[in-house]
Amino acid sequence: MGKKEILDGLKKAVVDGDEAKCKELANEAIKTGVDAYEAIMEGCGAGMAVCSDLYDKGDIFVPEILMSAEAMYAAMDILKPHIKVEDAGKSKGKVEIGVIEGDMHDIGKNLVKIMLDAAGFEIIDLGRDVPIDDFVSTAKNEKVDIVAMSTLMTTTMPGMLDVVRGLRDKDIRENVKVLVGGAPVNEDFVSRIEADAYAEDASKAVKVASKLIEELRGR
Ligand code: B1M
Repeated sequence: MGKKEILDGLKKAVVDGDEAKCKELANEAIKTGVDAYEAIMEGCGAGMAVCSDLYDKGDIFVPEILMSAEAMYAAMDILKPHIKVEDAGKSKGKVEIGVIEGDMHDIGKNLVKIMLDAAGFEIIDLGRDVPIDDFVSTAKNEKVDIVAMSTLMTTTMPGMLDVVRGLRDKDIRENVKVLVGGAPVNEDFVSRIEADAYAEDASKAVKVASKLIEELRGR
């Protein structure tokens, strides 16, 4: 089976929520030397992006999208140990990651976490619906380099500003970089809340996080 067939097949298997097919193709990717990083981003990640679009159009519903996420996680479990760190980014640092308070959407955050982990970052996963104080106290107690926050809902975006304020109140804003992501977030929002960076997807998150670490260490 060729690379294109495997990547397209993985993408389709995620859309179909076909866990068995996802596992089979992930194993096939490893066996035939397809790059694991590419298989995750262009197979699994691309499949989940299609699911989001189909949901928005009303062509699929929540149960289907949750099955797709399970199928994606099954493939990623197989692929993740095979990611080459150099492929993803060289800088390493300590990252706390979580979904902001009030928001239960964690599929995208999990994808970002897996890619950062595979790239060699030390990860503290705070989970989803994370209280503002938890982001702040973990940043302080664990001396993290990057506070990475995700949200999928417009209603929970202000929580990101509260975290930035909390970091300032605890006098640790200068010690950390703040990275934000999720569908309603953009560069303009980063400026408005005085965060440091935005990443559009998991692959960009690795690149941006590496750059943020360089900036922190270059001071
Ligand atoms: Co709901 N949901 N949901 N949902 N859900 C959305 C987000 C919504 C856009 C659907 C819609 O109305 N069109 C809408 C939000 C509207 C808004 O705020 N503007 C919505 C709503 C309203 C709700 C409820 C309120 C519904 C209700 O109960 N009435 C409710 C909220 C519950 C709560 O959180 N308190 C709800 C519930 C749910 C489920 C639980 C059923 C389920 C989530 C399951 C789970 O996550 N465990 C769910 C789902 C699946 C979705 C959609 C369909 C898909 C989201 C997804 O997982 N996409 C979504 C519609 C959509 O997105 N089109 C929708 C795949 C994922 C890989 O993409 O998360 O965007 P995404 O991640 C991307 C990038 O954004 C980026 O990287 C990833 C790709 O590489 N990224 C980062 C994400 N985080 C990042 C962090 C970074 C960097 C990049 O750095 C730190």
